[in-house]
Amino acid sequence: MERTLSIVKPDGVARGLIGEVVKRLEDNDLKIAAMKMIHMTLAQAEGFYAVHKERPFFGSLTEFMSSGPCVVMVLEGDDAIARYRKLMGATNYKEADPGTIRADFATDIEKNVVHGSDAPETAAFEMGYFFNSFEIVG
Ligand code: 3AN
Repeated sequence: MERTLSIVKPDGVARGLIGEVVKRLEDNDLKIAAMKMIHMTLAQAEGFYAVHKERPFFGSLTEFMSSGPCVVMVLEGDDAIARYRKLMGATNYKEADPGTIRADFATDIEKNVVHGSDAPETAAFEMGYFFNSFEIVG
């Protein structure tokens, strides 16, 4: 059993894709162990993406992520990190496998609908960034 953090990004929320993403998670045995809607400040988005602070897209990415509400979720299941990343598809939607969330819905490398943790260490940091232990249903 493994946990990972999922975000429906501001483009996904604005375009009415929350239900579509949740349906794909549930259809693929990724149990939602925590879920809430948030609207990050720029500083909160900068803290979340601190690992990317030297990258050229950091300013644009953090502005976008604080531009509107997001839905943040903790997902639970066997091999949840890798299985959820497979459902999401590649960061660049043009390279994402057919049938993945990004291939089906992303419009831009930045506005790519969803986020998912990429390793156990980042998952632990990212879940703790948004949820305390009482908010995650075991
Ligand atoms: P992923 O979300 O697939 O794990 P990361 O962690 O490498 O991708 O990047 C975090 C986010 O930064 C991506 N979801 C995307 O929104 C944005 N991003 C990544 N690479 C680029 C890029 N070359 N240009 C613009 N935005 C990017």
